[in-house]
Formats: sequence, C-alpha cells, structure tokens
Amino acid sequence: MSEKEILNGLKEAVETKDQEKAEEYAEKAIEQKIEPFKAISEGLAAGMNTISEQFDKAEIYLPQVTQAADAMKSALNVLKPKLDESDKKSKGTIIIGTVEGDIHEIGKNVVIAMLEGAGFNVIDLGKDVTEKEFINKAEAENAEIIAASALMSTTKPNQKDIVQEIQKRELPTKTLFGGAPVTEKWVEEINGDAYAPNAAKATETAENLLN
Ligand code: B12
Repeated sequence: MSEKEILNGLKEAVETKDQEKAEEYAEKAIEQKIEPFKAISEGLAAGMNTISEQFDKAEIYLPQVTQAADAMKSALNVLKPKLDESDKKSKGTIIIGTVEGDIHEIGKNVVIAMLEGAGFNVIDLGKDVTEKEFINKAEAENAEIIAASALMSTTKPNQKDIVQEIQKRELPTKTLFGGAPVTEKWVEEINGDAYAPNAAKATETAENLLN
C-alpha cells in the first residue's frame, strides 16, 4: 500500500468515525515507516478538519463529532509510542491544557503529539484548567512554556488571566496560545509571547521561544 493510500485511509477513518479502521491504518503507517508527524497532520488532522467543516455547516451533530474524535484518539494512541522514540532528549518543559470552562481537547492533543514528537517534555493538565493550575504546575516543574488552548470566544479571555498571573508572580515562563478563535492580534493584545495557528507551527514556535 502506498503512503498516499495510508494517509488517505487515516483521513477517511476519522471522516467515517471508524475507530477500528483508524487503528488499522495507524499500524500500517508504522509498518510502512511513514513519519508519525505526517500520519497525524496529513491523515488524522485532515480528517478532523472535514468533521469541523461539516459540524459548522450543521451537516453533522455533536455525537458524530465525538465519534470522529474517538477514532482520532485511538489512532493517536497507536502512533504516540513511535513519536516518543524519534527524539529522546528533552528540548524543554511545556505545561499544556485547555483553559477554564472549555472542554475541547482534540486540537490540544494534536499539538501535544507534535510537541512530544519534536522532543519537548510535555505535561498535559487536560481540559478546563484554571490559570492557577497552569501556573502552579509551571512553577513546580520549572517549565519554560505554558501552552493554552481555547476553542470558544467565551473562554478565550482566560488566556489573558494566565498572562496576568505570570506577570503578577514575576515568573520567566513564556506563553504560547492557540485554538480556533485565537489570532495573532489577540495574543499581542493580551501580551502573550506567541501564537500558532496549528500543531505543526506550534512546534516551530515553541522552539523559537526558547532561542
Ligand atoms: C469537536 C467539537 C466539540 C466536541 C469536543 C470533543 C473533545 N473531546 O474535544 C464536543 C462535542 C464535546 C463539543 C462541545 C461543545 N462545543 Co464544540 N466544537 C467542536 C468542533 C466541531 C471541532 C473542534 C475540533 O476538535 N477541531 C479539530 C482540531 C484538530 O482543530 P482545533 O481544535 O482548531 O485545533 C487546531 C488549532 O486550533 C491549533 N490549536 C488548538 N489548540 C491549541 C493550543 C495551542 C497552545 C496552540 C499553539 C495551537 C492550538 O492546533 C490544532 C491542530 O492543528 C468545533 C468547530 C470548529 N470549527 O472548531 C466546535 C466549537 C468549537 N464548539 C462550539 C460550542 C459552542 C460547543 C458547546 C458549547 C456546544 C453545546 N451547546 O454544548 C460545547 C462546549 C462545552 C464546553 N464547556 O467546552 C463552538 C464555539 C463557538 C465560539 N466561537 O465560541 C464551535 C466553534 C462550533 C460552532 N461553530 O458553533 N464541541
């Protein structure tokens, strides 16, 4: 089977919400030595983009989105050990989570997979994380970066709270923000350190933040 067919299979597995197929094609990707990075971004994430568009157009509803997300998660679980192998030494510690009041975590999980693949030590606090939880953990772990995802316009302001809390405590921790409603302009406005529109760029941006 060609690389193109496998990437397409991963994309289709998410689009058709087929958990078994997602795992099967993730295994195939590993067998064929396809870069886990590529399998995630050009396969799984591409499928999830289709799902987002269908949801936005009200062609599908929340239960279908959750099923697609589950298919993606299963495939990520298969691919993740391979990502871990690719670079063992840590480039730095990143505390990541979805902001308070927000339970969207698919995009964040893609970002985590990519950051880990690039060699960062990533500590995932999950979803609905308060600014205090982010910052307490960053202090305890001496983390270089706090990365926070927000998927709703109503929860985006919680990224600002993180910046303010860091300033208040005078910590050297840098901030990296993302999520669908987040923009470069917004991050400048709230005095965040960096914005990235997607998981691939998140890796590059995190590397730049540390240099
Ligand atoms: C999946 C989904 C859900 C799932 C989440 C499942 C899960 N486990 O995560 C479920 C069904 C639970 C859900 C629930 C809700 N949802 Co919803 N959901 C979505 C949907 C369809 C897709 C999001 C997604 O996963 N996309 C795929 C991933 C791969 O993309 P992504 O998240 O954008 O992530 C990429 C980038 O943004 C970036 N990125 C993301 N995070 C980060 C972080 C950092 C640090 C960086 C650098 C980059 C980065 O990189 C990622 C990969 O490239 C969006 C529609 C959309 N267009 O976004 C609505 C959407 C986000 N949901 C919405 C709403 C309103 C809700 C609900 C309130 C619905 C309800 N009435 O119950 C609840 C929220 C409850 C809550 N308190 O959070 C709205 C938000 C509107 C707004 N702008 O405020 C949206 C936009 C739909 C819409 N058009 O109305 N949802």
